[in-house]
Amino acid sequence: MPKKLLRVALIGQGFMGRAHSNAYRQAPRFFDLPFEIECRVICGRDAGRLRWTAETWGWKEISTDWEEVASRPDIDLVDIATPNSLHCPIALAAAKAGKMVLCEKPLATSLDDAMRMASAAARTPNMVWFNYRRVPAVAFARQLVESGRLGQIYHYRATYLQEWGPTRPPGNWKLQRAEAGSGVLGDLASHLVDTALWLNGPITSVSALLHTFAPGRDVDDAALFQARFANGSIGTFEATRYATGRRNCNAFEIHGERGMLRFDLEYMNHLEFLDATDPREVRGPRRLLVTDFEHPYAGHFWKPGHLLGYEHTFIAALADFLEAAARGESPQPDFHDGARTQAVLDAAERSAASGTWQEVKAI
Ligand code: SOE
Repeated sequence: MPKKLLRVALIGQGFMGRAHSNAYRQAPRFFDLPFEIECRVICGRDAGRLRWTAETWGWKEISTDWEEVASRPDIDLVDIATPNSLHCPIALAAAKAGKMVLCEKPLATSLDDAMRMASAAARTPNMVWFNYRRVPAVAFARQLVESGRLGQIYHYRATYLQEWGPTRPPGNWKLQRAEAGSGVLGDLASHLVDTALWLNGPITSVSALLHTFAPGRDVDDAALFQARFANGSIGTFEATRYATGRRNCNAFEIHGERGMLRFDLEYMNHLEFLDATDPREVRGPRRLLVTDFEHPYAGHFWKPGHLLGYEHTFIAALADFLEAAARGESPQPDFHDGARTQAVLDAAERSAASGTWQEVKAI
């Protein structure tokens, strides 16, 4: 039976525009998708580069007018990979036009906008590109936690460490509050929070410190916070662009009554697991290579032991989205999940400004 055609408009041609373009090309080669994907139009601000991007990644048309693209009748799915400040207006326009909507993280630059986006897109399939949920080792960590292998959780420790803060030219949109909304809080801590909510459940309150090292910069370069989880565990979160020597260390460590898990994206094919019920003399962290057919997602790609990379997380996320969308549903993390993450970031901002613990607003 011929598959239904899915005509995609991608808005954005930067780093994420390339990661998403690659996913549209590769997903049908690794997953049996319910749609035939057509890369119909790519939209961006730099018209000169847009032509090259379209040719390189196989987009049929180019446009510099997202408002026209978001409501075009020959588009089924609008994918937002723009600077953060455009996420909300584009998502609202696309949802109003009845399109499926995909949006890069963080979902919005404020909790209010995130809530508006979640309610606007409630009747159409949607997803936030928190791609690290589709790292096989992270998805496997979730299975281990869900099955009770760690027992009651005591500690959740998360870090996202990058080093490019001191060196980037001031023109970068991620360093401008007007376009980014915040600094590492939205850019890096949002990943940590999304993963934490998925692995360890809701966060109820936070105490945060935001710090800017670069003179004159109006976004945070580093964000630190402590958190209380609804399950009784406590957590620490650290995100920074000033971690000299760390390129992209997105890591977590979870300690429970029955075991421990440890992950670091720079070694993304591995997950460390300690089973605290092992006899003490042989107890120690096992470094699992999470590339087997039994592991989440891995079997869709290569044979066991053949390593996966960053791009596979986007391919698998897109495949999950399309499978749910064919049923008229949204996979996790949908815009409501994105708003839940935004609520934690919002509490962190309030806490840093007031110097007090702040409750996370219920979504
Ligand atoms: C920032 O350097 C960045 O590109 C983030 O924006 C991405 O979300 C993260 O996955 C990698 O780092």
